[in-house]
Amino acid sequence: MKIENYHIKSLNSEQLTKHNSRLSFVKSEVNDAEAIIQKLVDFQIAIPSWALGTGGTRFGRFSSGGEPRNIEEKIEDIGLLHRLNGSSGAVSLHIPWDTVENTAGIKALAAQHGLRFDAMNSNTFQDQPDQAKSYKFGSLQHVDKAVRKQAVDHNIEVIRQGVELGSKALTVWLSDGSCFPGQLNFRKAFQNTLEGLREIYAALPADWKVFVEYKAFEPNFYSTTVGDWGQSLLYASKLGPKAFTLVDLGHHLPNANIEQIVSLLLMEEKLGGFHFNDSKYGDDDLTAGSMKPYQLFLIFNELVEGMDARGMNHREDLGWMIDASHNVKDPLEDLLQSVEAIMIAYAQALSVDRVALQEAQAVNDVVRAQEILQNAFRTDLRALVAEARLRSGAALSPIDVYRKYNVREELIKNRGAKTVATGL
Ligand SMILES: [Mn+2]
Repeated sequence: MKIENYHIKSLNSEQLTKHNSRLSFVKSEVNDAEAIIQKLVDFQIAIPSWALGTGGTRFGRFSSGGEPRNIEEKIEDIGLLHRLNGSSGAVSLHIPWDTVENTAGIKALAAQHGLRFDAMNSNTFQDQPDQAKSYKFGSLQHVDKAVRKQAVDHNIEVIRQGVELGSKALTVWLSDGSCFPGQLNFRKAFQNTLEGLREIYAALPADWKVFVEYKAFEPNFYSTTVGDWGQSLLYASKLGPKAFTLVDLGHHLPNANIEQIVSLLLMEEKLGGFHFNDSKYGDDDLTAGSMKPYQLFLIFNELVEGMDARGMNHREDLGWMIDASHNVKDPLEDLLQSVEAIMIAYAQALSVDRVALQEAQAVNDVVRAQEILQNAFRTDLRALVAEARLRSGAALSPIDVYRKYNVREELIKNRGAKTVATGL
């Protein structure tokens, strides 16, 4: 389905009067609304190739039909999202699910949709049909050097493919760990993993970064070899200046103070990027902002404060990616909702009165500090986000356009009702 400019313009013009009255109210409530709108226009969030199909659980998977059947169709879907919201101008690929044969053609297709290639993701948590050694007992941590070498070689191949596409980063998430006490020697597992990461690091081009993603548990339920931000930071620090920690919001133990983690990683110049999602219990991969929007705001509050303290560029200097995928929504509508939630949280964080907050903190005025943060959170800034979309030539209401022009029905008509996207 190709959404044309006139589709978007037509619905925008119907919604413009209401939008303008909301916008003028927000402008009266917020300082420097124009600067916030410009930052929102600039901000881009990468869409992962594996989120375009229905995610499923280990118990079942229910396709919504019309799922992309190949990398070209995935790029078309992300192009559609970007056309609708103006904020999804990057794609994060997963190898081997998205191994590209026709690199020039794929690059041209992505450029045509205004997309660039964000971090590449390797996969040593599954066995592929043509693979010599099994990752059943881990990859980089494995007791058998041949398995470790296979995992290192795979990551180097992912870098090679990423270089061809113009990506600048590799994300390594390992499922390595153990399910039972005694299964692993923790120290040896760490050292093997570090040794493997060093070989991968050595293969990075000069202008590349590697993101070491951590996760507390699952699929291993006793120990995880990159289990928390401390372990990730340890690897990243030992590796060198091109290595960073990646924070996936769903990868913590319950009630972890993620905003504090973010703040300290930024201070140490070791925060590399983000995987956005939301959760109630574990790594639930729910739509960003659907469960804990205040937490998402508090995280962005630390991001904006910490990045500004170091003079960082919000758009360029961290990797912003969604990592969510589940069973019951149309995946494209779900991604539109996630991007919207992230943009709202970012806008709220930009609107925090930083001078007043610092003054309140300096005199231990706890009540005032809370008022300042909650005032930013409770002011409805959706019109600023919509205005940023309007100025990008995108839709005031992406989901309204998506539904009005029956995009899913068209995709099902073109691709079939039983298509299954490659991925989990
Ligand atoms: Mn992730």
